[in-house]
Amino acid sequence: SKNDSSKKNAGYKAAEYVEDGMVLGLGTGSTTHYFIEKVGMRMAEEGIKVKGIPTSFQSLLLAKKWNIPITTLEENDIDLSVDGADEVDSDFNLIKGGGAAHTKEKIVDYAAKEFIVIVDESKVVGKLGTFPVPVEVIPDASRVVIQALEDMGAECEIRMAQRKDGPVITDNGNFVIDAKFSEIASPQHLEIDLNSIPGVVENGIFTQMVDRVIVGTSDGTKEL
Ligand code: DER
Repeated sequence: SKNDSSKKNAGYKAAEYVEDGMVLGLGTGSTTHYFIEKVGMRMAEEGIKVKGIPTSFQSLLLAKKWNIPITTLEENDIDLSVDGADEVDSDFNLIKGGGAAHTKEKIVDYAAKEFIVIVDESKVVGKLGTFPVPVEVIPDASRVVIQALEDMGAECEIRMAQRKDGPVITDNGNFVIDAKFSEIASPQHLEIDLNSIPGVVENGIFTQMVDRVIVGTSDGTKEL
């Protein structure tokens, strides 16, 4: 579909920033799927040698599929991380976590020397917040975290799984609460405030770390 070709254009374009010898942060989602694919193709076709640090079981399995050697943040710094987003605003603030992977994504993306976001045009917004903010939470703390989020003005629901009965369980064994705020005046403050709630592991607001935003279109890409 048009949507897929724009995601593919963005993912392939980001792969052009990969240089031989790099350690890469491998993001999660359907757009980053194309980035990982293109890195694998460049390894096969050009013989470049890179290592990847996955941000989820999904990106781990994709890296294995494309024979990208895996390493860890314990062993290596990250030269370049490429990841998707659910929303990106004009200040390069993001909402991520649509794929329930934002905890490891934020660790990897924030540690990288360069962080590139790849999106299709539907993700570019004037103000963050149409998409609910994903909040990863220790399961036993769900009720009290929801109470705190509601006191902050959010409408909350525990994210339920599609192919499993009950809630989505993250790669870290936790629940995700989707918190819909009527407006997000300061993404920077909200990112900090959310992580101050006891029981919150990580939230999907990403601020002040994005170096480039590549927007895929049906016939190419543009940079914000
Ligand atoms: O979970 C995530 O943060 C993903 O990056 C997601 O938000 C973007 O996924 P998509 O590229 O499939 O839309």
